[in-house]
Amino acid sequence: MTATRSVLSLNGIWSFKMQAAGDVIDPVAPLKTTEVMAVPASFSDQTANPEIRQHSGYFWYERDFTVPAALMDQRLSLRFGSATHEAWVFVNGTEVGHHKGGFTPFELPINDTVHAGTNRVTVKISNLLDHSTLPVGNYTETKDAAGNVIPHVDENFDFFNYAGLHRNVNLMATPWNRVEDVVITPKIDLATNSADVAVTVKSTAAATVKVTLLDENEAIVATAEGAENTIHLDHIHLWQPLNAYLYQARVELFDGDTLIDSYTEPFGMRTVAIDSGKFLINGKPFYFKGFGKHEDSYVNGRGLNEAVNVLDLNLLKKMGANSFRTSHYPYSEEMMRLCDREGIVVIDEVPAVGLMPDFNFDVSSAFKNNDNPFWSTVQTQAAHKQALEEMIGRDKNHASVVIWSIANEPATFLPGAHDYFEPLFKLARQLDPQDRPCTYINIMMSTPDRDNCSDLADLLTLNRYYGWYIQTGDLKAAAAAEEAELRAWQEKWPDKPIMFTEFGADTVAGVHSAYNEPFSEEYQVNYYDMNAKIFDKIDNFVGEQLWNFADFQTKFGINRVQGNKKGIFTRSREPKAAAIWLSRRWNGIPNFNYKK
Ligand code: GCB
Repeated sequence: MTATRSVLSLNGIWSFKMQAAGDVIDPVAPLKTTEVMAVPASFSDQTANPEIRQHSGYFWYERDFTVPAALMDQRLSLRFGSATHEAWVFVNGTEVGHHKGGFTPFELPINDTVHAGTNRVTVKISNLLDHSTLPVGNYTETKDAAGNVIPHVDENFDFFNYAGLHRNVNLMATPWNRVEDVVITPKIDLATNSADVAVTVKSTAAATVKVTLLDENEAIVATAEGAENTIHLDHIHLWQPLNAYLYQARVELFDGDTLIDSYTEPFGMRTVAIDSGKFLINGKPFYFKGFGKHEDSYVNGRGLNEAVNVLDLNLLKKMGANSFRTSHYPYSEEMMRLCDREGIVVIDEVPAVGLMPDFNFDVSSAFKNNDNPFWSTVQTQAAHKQALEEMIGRDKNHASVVIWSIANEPATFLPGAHDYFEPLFKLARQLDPQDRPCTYINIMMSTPDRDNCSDLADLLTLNRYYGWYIQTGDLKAAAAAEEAELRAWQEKWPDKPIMFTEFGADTVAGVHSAYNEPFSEEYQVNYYDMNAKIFDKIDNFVGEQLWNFADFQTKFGINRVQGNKKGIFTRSREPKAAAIWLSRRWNGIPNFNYKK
């Protein structure tokens, strides 16, 4: 909302209908249903009907909304923070647009289909995934007795396939001639404590562009005119981990003296660089302490839950942590803004998860499987490019984002992986105006001798489960294998920083063992203690992000008891013993200069 723009929330209670086999639904007529769902949220855990929760296919949402007559002269659009995974949007029965990809926003113009007063919006949602989508799902079809196709999706990944209108839905009214995008790229000189801030404004009309930079007290620190500016600032305040400082860029379009549009974008000033095996933020070696997370909470499922976001960051800070990864998809815009404000360091990840032949928990099977033709058959390249464009397009200005993660645990030990990833790394580097480091999150089977892609990544981000999926319960053997592997990586790439982006052990809160038994709280503590001792021995080891912040929901399976239990908090955010142990460790580790 600005002086020239209105935003009206369409969150709330919507009508809802699952499209069962054989159902024909024509959005020209109002949806015939008595069922309702709250938005934003997954529908999955709001229903009491297991058939809806487990259904693969199509779902319909609908509600009325009012367009005030006073806004009818403006450009009207519907904006969805996300619709998971694919959406077709109809206004008063007419299709106004479509979007595929469940974790990034889209906006659809609706002037031709609305009138002042009451209107109807209908959204058809699909939760189907296959070998051309991100995330990757295993798609199969059967037929019912009447010959109707029954689709089925088996997640090729370890989290529940939550779906629905997951984030805010808004009616937006903007001027026809408007600001379309703002790109802010501060080039900082740490030695002189000054910056050249490049501000590029993309607008729909040839207008006079005015840029005003404001400090945290809303005092004007600089002004400039034109769509492309480089503004010099002295005496800058750096955005620091856990000590954020946010400036704002106010962008205005003028026609003569008349203000046509205005938009304000917050931004922070910090540098990110990699040098001699160190990860530098503002020129100093940073040590990542934190988590792989999920957008996952009771009832809301994967839906935006701002109270949980605030609590999670408060728990994170209390533990002495400083960072997390948006495993395994871009998180809400609200969370990204919160991280900017709270000084949380973020690894931002596209929904490229499940890029492996068979998702299972038998790590040894893949060690045997060396010539699977996976990379010549998978069809995700187009979706992957789109996901990178949309994530980097959305998040490019966030100071909190310091690394782009281009995939989680792709099968980089199989032939063809390098050809698949090379163009994606190139694209990410072209898209990012701030030249942030890029990486992929390396899977256990992609050891230094087997991995095909580590030359592409700026740093080594490893997921390792020594003492859990292998050497289960034998922490001594696990420690030896883990240390040997880390030393081999360091030798192979002496100038690349190494960090763990996952390590963890399933732990059922309240289970105790005098014998260090896996699943007990004692084992989880000892597992982290073992890992910490190894990390502290490796010079280029720059961070530990454990798996997972909290227990989270998964598909049904014999390896999961109501979900994944590797949280150091339960799903309701109660600490397990490991949270106390890790708080002590992390509160004793400085954010900078931990490794000499
Ligand atoms: C992984 C995956 C993550 C799983 C985790 C586990 O490697 O990246 O999505 O949840 O392991 O607990 O198995």
